[in-house]
Amino acid sequence: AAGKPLVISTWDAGLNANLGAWKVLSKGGRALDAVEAGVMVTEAEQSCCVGLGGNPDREGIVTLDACIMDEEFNCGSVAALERIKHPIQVARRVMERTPHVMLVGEGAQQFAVAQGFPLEPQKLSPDAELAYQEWLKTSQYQPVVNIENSGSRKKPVGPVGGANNHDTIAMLAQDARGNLSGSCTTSGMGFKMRGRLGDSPLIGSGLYVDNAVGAAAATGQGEDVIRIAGAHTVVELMRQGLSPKAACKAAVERIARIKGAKARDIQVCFIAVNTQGEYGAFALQQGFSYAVCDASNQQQLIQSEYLL
Ligand code: SD4
Repeated sequence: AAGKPLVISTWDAGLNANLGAWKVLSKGGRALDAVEAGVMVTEAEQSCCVGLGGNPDREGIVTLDACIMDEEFNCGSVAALERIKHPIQVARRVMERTPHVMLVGEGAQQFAVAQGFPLEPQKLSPDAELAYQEWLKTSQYQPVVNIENSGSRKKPVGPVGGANNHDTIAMLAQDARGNLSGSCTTSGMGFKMRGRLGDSPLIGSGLYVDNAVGAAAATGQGEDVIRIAGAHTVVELMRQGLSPKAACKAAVERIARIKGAKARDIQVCFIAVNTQGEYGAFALQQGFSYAVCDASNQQQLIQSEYLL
């Protein structure tokens, strides 16, 4: 690796998001500001799985989850937030302007409005409406055990390439001072049960940062990431001396052992970076990509190694 500053984020949509983060990092800005600005790019894009353009729950309502963590164990999170365009900004406000870590549902929305965030119309994007109508034909109430139930969504195309259908975005950054921060934002699994939360708003599952060791984040089937407190597990494995990739792999293997034959029905992926600026990723199945930009200022999309 060319070293710090450095930003790494999940899926193809991470390419555009990293550009947003790089504007902050390249000017010597804080990792915390970078991971907020970076994922805001994805929240504003019309994609299946992040922001208000995302797929709704099975009642037809888009509910958003996000969390953020800095280099001093400060963290903030919102879950099941409706009608707010940038949940990551609200998560940061929870971190900085409340005595709490997590706000959910109506309370999270009330806080966002009190903080001056506009309430957007309760309306599905045209693509989400199509996907929802398609889903209603079968209305499978089982959470769909696959990479993501994204219906027939078109691929959004941005300045540096298209995003695929699995773009819950998690981002980790190290700034020029060497400090680490992370963010994660999603509309969650498409057509989930109303009230369902995944790993993405949970500090320790979807995201964890320990500035003395490293940072990690997850994407994929949230229920199975939660089962092993995924991101925290990856950070603890790095503390024991594993490289970022080896730590991600060990966490994936732990999930695979728990799931047994059912491991083939899900996707789980981790990204990680350590204090030395080494980074890596690992996925359960083929098809996970992550985006990296480091001091060489080269935008890269890397295909992750996988277990099965
Ligand atoms: C969730 N982890 O809500 C998210 C979904 C995801 O790519 O990451 N999809 O479980």
